[in-house]
Amino acid sequence: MNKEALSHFPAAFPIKDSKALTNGIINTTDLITDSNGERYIFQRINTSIFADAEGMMRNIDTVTNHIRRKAEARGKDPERATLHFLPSDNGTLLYRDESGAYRMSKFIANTVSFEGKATAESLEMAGRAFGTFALDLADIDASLLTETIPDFHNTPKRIAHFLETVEKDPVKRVESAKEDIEYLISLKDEASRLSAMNLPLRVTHNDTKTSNVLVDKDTLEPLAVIDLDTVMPGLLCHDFADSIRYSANKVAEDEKEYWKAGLDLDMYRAYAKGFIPAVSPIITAEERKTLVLGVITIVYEQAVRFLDDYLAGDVYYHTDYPEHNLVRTRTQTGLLRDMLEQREEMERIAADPELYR
Ligand code: ADP
Ligand code: GN1
Ligand code: MG
Repeated sequence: MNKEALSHFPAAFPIKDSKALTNGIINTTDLITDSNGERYIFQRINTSIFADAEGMMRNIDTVTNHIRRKAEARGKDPERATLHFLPSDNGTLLYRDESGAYRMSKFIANTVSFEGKATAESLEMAGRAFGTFALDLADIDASLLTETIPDFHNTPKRIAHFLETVEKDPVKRVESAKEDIEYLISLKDEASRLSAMNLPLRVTHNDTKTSNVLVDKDTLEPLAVIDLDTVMPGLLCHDFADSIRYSANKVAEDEKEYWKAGLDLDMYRAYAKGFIPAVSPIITAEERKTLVLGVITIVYEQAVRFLDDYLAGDVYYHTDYPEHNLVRTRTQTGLLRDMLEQREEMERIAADPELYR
């Protein structure tokens, strides 16, 4: 931990104790305790992924202030409803030195996050939390926010990049992935439809994993959506989609027995049951029709991202062995194939009038 950087955050003076939290894989996170026993989360931002840390913190400031106001109006404790970042001694929410960009937030006490494999129950709760997040932010003009990763969900751009890599074949892996490449190319028009539609631009989270929801340790009620680095303008269906991609697959994202991949319809239903009623006050008729297309597009896009990285020689995702990104690609294409077969049932569930009351 960078003690010098920490010393620029006056709220935690004088510091009594610090402990590394190891579950995050993008940022580096420490739990800090001050001499009064108050606790804080101190993080180093991964600026090779998030180059515009200032823009990112402006987004987060806008969004967290907004959620605090909404929580208060609902009679909830605003300090447990979202993250609260504290200024450094330069008056901004960041401190930068040659080693990186740092920030500090209040620790939200007596909470846990859902780690590991989701259950139908935890997934429904996460759906409710992410749906409420979208609802709370629906009255912010999304175009005022920075794209913290430009073109993050621009599927046609992701496809174009992938095709370039296939063409260049820089590490001679194309031969070993011929069928995967052909399968993804055969679906490129279907996967490009969503981005050609005229849909409302909203404030979206873009990393809707269950581990990014803090729940109350005693009641297990979802309290706060965290990990706000990828909050930026996007489509409502993206936040529906990525949770399902991640948690409703029958296998984990890097399961070596990738042929077991497929959609667990009960898990899909569970997330829909949490997310859709929460967004029903804001979702438009057009957006309703894109929920399933969104899921299919996001699973496709993730397959393209993994395969592109495999063909490029593993330059973006951390890998443990040479075929890791190919295995990840196949858990996504397996899920995709199964979803295309179960599409009608997925549509039926997402259109259930009970969810929109
Ligand atoms: P990463 O981007 O690396 O996933 P996160 O911002 O999600 O990092 O933080 C990692 C973990 O630290 C979270 O899953 C959560 O358990 C814990 N955490 C982060 N911020 C807070 C907070 N303000 N209060 C309590 N726990 C937190
Ligand atoms: C990355 O590192 P993690 O799990 O938060 C990626 C997501 C992918 C995910 C796939 C900023 O997220 O978009 O869906 O891996 N995040 C970024 O596991 O690229
Ligand atoms: Mg996280």
